[in-house]
Amino acid sequence: MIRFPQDFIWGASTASYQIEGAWQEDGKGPSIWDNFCHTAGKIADNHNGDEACDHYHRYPEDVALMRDLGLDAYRFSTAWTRLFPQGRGQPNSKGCDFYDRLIDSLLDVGIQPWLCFYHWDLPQALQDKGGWTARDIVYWFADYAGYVAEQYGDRVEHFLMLNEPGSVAFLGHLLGQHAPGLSDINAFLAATHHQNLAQGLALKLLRELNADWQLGTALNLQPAHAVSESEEDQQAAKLFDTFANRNFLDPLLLGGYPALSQGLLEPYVKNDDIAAIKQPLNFLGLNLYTRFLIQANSSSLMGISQAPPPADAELTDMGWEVYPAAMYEQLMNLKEKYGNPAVYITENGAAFADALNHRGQVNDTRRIRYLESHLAATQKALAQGANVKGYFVWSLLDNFEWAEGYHKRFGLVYVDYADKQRIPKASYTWFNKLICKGGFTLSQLDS
Ligand code: IFM
Repeated sequence: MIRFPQDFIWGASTASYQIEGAWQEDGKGPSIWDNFCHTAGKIADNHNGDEACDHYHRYPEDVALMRDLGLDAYRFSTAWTRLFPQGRGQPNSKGCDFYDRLIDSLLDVGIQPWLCFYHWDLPQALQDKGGWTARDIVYWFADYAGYVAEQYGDRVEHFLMLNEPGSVAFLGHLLGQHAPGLSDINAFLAATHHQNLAQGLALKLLRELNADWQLGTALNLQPAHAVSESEEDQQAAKLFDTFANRNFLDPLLLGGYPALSQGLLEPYVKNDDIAAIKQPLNFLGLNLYTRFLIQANSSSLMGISQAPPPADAELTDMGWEVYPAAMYEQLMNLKEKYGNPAVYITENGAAFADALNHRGQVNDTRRIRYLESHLAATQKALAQGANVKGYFVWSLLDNFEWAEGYHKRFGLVYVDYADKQRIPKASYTWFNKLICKGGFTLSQLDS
């Protein structure tokens, strides 16, 4: 039996734009994701989050699903434009009421609400002023986070500043695959630094507002492995690791940018920024799905590209290699090189092509195997002293998977998008048993 400590927190994560829908309801303003999805050709089959899972209206049913699942905690994000339709100025009381209702319903059934201020749906009004490329955003974000924390902090104890600033920088500002759709190295560098600084200012402000709040942030940290032993590939992997992982970890936990990126980031870093970014954390959120195999490639941006996974690798529906050793490696890396912070795995999970069988059930054994193998790797790191405190599966529900639209299903609960019916998958039952027992047997791993 793979066992976890008694006080280990079991949770599930979601994000506002991916599940809420109600994109124009009750005074909500437009976000960059509303506009990006409404631009033809940006998203698979031109899907959008206008309705998503309709969680805005169906949250009582979703909270009941969480209760029956046995969750200790639920991580969700607030839609900035539901609270401040133009990003700043007058708050929208109806939008605020929605999160009041959600938080109260969670507390009613004994689930801790973990609130993340930013999971990518930036107000379009702020994008029009430069978004993450404008230095002023660090103040806009801190003001917004301060307001939200004061609004809900009588009932919410755990706050996360950002979700995956690395994805925002890479996918939204360098590769143009996500909103706001920029492909610009300067925008990428500015978004990297400004997110770090915004996070630092928000952490400092919240700490001053209430020393009892538990404050953290969620970073996506996939280990970067060179595809070969060659000097070029090894260097390429180091460079990728610097820009994808260490540019976010190092200033936050070690107090400085890595040597390989300092020069490029220099134009954006002002006097006291570095000190402002390194704030005490109650916990670090780790989002981990796979590893990156990296190769040198002189014809691609920055001279690096992703190499194809090994021919015998198992892939998820996203094309990501199933590589559970990445979890062990990253947790041990945090232990050995970053002072062993308290870590909650705030996202881990897999998309598979789930379908209802003739009995109307979803028998997602591959997802169960994926989760088992990553939890076994987590347990191995725990046994070797990694300071892991909890695990939030991505995701509670199938939902809007950004550029992939609704084609990729990550949920423990299947969503029929035609009528929004929720159908718990086999992995939901498996996760419930795991939570009840505080562990699981490895039986499925051999199959
Ligand atoms: O769906 C996303 C989530 O919004 C951020 N982390 C990765 C998930 C899967 O791609």
